[in-house]
Amino acid sequence: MSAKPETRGIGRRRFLMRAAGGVGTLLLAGCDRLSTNPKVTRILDGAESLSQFVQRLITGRAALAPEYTEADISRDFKSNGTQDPDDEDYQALAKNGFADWRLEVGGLVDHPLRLSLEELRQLPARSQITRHDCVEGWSCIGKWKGAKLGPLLDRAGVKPEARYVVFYCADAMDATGAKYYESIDLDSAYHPQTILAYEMNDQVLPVPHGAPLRLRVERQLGYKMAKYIMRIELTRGFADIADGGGGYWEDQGYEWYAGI
Ligand SMILES: Nc1nc2c(c(=O)[nH]1)N[C@H]1C(S)=C(S)[C@@H](COP(=O)(O)O)O[C@H]1N2
Ligand SMILES: [Mo]
Repeated sequence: MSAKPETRGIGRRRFLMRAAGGVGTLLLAGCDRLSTNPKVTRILDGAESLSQFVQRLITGRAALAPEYTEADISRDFKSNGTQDPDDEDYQALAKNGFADWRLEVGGLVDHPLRLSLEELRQLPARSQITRHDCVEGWSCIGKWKGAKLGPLLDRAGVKPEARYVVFYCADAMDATGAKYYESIDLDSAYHPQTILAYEMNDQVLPVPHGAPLRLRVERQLGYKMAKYIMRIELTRGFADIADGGGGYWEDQGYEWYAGI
């Protein structure tokens, strides 16, 4: 299972109370009030992670990530993780310029969708120059253009019981064939800078950066930004997907909410 013995070992509640207490002296009146605050109760019950809660407290989830100018764009944007999925189906799609690729949108929606790149390009779009921060300690600035995820989800009709958007990718990560996947909540999905990017630096999204479609969720770390997206699913939760962490790297112990 995931490698978080320090939190698991002392018990999630006690760990979070201790951590939240430190935050509380800075931001709230004190520990006593914290334990009766309904938002804190949500954290303690595991519905919301500490970093997600802290970001909400400091800036609110609607705040925009900083945006930069054309002059700031990195000359060499590093490619990380998978750089060319060796999946056979993916390779066949790539050979044909992704003309036969379709984004599937399913799960808890009223109207499941199958969208071509052409159709995605017709949807409300956003362009943004942002900084990508990888957990490994490097950052690059790039320009991204893509379909805004919120309006796309509205078109599919999100059912009221849906809480998460899960992204299934084409690339296998290890010998077991486990594929990259990620998940975000609906707050992140409807954030104005959350897009499904099909362009990078005014060019068609290149394969090393996730062609034909990759997620940009600018308030979080690089590993949340699923590349090579094949399918999107609206779900109630993610405990029953893969190892239950909500993402490939989360299953190895990374935080699910990777706020920057
Ligand atoms: N499908 C898929 N998505 C992925 C990864 C991956 O290996 N496979 N790596 C993640 C990590 S750790 C980072 S930092 C970014 C890297 O994106 P880039 O290659 O455009 O720099 O993609 C993320 N999304
Ligand atoms: Mo990363």
